[in-house]
Amino acid sequence: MERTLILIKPDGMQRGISFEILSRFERRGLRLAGLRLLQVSQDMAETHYGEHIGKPFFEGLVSYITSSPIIAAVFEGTDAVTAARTTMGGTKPTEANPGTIRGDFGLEIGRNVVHGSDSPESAEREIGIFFGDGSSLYDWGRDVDSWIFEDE
Ligand code: D4T
Repeated sequence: MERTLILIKPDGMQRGISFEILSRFERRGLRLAGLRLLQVSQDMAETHYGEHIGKPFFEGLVSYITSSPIIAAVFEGTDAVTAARTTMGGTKPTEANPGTIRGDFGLEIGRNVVHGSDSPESAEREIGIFFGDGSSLYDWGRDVDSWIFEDE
């Protein structure tokens, strides 16, 4: 089952919409495999956003993601990476479709509420950053899974 990393960014936490956002992934049918409240360190932020080092928005991005505790979640399911990205909407909230998280809750790219991995490879790397050896991740089934996953 494909997994993806979701972060509720500091604006989502500060605005009190963290569980409203998480519930959208859950309602889509994705199954929660891990959940943490944590403060992102400078090192973690730089590792997570390593591909953006040197870009003009990098410092702002790091100070934003480290500015308050965040929620890190692992969701799994059919094409979990793509499912989560379409539920989130485009990176730039004013261009995100209405009905998506960013289309409903955001206006600015530097306050776009939520992060989701952009490929299965990124998901594996990012889950490693936020969940280490994976010992706090759960492999489990829900009674409803056969109504969400055709082959379960
Ligand atoms: P994240 O990683 O936050 O889910 O965003 P995306 O995967 O949708 O988008 P991204 O990697 O291209 O950008 C990472 C992060 O940087 C912020 N950003 C990006 C910004 O503040 N200004 C910019 O010009 C860009 C391109 C927003 C998301």
